[in-house]
Amino acid sequence: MLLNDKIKKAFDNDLLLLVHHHADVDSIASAIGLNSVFKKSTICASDGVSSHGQKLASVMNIEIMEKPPESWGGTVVVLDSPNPEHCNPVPKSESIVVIDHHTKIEGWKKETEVIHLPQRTSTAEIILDLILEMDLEISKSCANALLCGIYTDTGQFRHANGETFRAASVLAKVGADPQEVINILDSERPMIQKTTFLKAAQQMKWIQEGKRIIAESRVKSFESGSARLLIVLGADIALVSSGNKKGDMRISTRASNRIVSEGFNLTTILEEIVEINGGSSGGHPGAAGYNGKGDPEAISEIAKQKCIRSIRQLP
Ligand SMILES: [Mn+2]
Repeated sequence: MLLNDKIKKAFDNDLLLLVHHHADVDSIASAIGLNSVFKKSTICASDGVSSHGQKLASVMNIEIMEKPPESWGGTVVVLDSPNPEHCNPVPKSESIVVIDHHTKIEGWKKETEVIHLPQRTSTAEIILDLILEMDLEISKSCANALLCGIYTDTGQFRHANGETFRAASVLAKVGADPQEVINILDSERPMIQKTTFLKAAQQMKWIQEGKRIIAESRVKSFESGSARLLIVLGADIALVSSGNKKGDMRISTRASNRIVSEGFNLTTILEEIVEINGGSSGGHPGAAGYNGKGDPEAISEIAKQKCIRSIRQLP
């Protein structure tokens, strides 16, 4: 059982479905899922929506509030965001419910209701279970949206577990169409994304440590997509950083399935960066991110050294 009486009561209120910064498909899909069963709900993005997230919202004909209000007369439901930094500002409200699947969840006020299932491969799967538990009807478009969330967060099912396939099968039974999902998500990338990915490859530097390869690059945006592509090119670990004039920086990291199965873990590496440089980190062993202040190049270098040290400890 995922729901307790407090959460059930919180769901009776007007809901603000808050997705994380640069909202990905999983967070948007989760919001669409809840929006389809709760009439009194509004989807809100606190700092932009990723291009695939936008595509999903437009295919599903969903409107997204672009700026969170200062306060919300009801419940704020935070989706796919392990800490408040990933979705701030969080409006003042009667109650907050956080629904997430990232490894580590922290920084929420004591009275926050949390549904945290790190063993699930996407937040969309948790939303499916919530809807099933409440015995509400799942529309075909809701089913398609949730399958989109699962499809992207598992890297087209490459990081799937048994529960992922169970959820996908339930969704297919109520009308999700895997081919439609692929059509929604494998559409042509916007030009700016294509050129960014090519630049990330062009400026990439790589080193070999034993039988593993670490690749590093710098971009202005699309860090996580760029990091993923460096893995496709052959790196075992990819670190892609960006920074702005205000001194904010972030690093998106990816690791190959193989090195993760050998015990390599990106979340521990980035937690060590938080200890040194402050800021926040979160994610999974094979895909994690860091947000903080400072010189992206220097901090990426520190992360790289930590990766090297960790590689040397692998079998
Ligand atoms: Mn997710």
